[in-house]
Amino acid sequence: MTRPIQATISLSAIRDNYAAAKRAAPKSRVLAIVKANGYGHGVERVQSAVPGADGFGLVEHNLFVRCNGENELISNKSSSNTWRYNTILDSPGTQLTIRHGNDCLVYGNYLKGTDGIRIFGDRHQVFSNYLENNTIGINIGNGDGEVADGAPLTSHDRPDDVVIAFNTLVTNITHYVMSGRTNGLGATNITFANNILLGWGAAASIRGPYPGAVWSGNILWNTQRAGDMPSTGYTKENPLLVADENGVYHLQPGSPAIDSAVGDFPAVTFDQDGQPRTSPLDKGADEVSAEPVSSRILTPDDFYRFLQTP
Ligand SMILES: [Ca+2]
Ligand SMILES: [Ca+2]
Repeated sequence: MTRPIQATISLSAIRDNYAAAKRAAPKSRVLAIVKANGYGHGVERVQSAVPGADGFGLVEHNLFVRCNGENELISNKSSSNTWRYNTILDSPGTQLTIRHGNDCLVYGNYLKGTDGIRIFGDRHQVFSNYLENNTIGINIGNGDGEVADGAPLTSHDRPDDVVIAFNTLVTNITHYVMSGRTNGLGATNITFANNILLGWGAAASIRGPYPGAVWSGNILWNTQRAGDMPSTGYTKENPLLVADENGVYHLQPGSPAIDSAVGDFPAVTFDQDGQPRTSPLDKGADEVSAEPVSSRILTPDDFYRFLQTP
């Protein structure tokens, strides 16, 4: 016989408790752990109460091939996570989505044949990514709420203070996009700097409020048009990118991208090859370096070799 017991979980109380812990340790990051599927109440419902919680997750060196599904192929839903050196190939309609949370690092990822990287939330650093032949390279979210001001946790938090820099974007239909949204809040104080955009369609398409934008030091070459990128935000010059044996573009000697980055980007410490960044930095995802290569685009052959490794 089923006993008439009912448990009521207050998501706002979970959120308030987390906020109290944060206030008690203002200089610390605070991890939230949902134990045992929220004791059966559903991990997704419970964790969504604290999307600002620091996760400290590290997701690296994964290969996704011919995935099918929704655009949140990968859906980040907490803060302070690192997504690096993952490869996503031939997966139309999918995105690496930073859906909830703040302060994430997204770098050194290779995306080809996808819908690119999509970003909501605040203070993320998106750099040294290599994005080729996607419908969209990088998709900055058009917010429909501001979580820091108390908007519902189901909202798409307006991106604020996000840095998108030192990425290489090659023949994406549109390299950088904010999609339209009815009454959208757009994104604020976004820095788009020192990226290389090569070939195909518009460099940038911004369809919402975008106050406080910084556009600087980007290189455009053979794009159909700059679109919504202001002329002060880029130069048009051949970055001298040449495909290596894996089909990935790297800078050649004499490239105007070498040592020409503008601005200060302390978070940008590695390039697409896992090589350290050395000042003065090179524009785009590749730093020209003699240091060992520790990362590259992955293929299914890498997976089969891994399976055969004793
Ligand atoms: Ca926000
Ligand atoms: Ca390099």
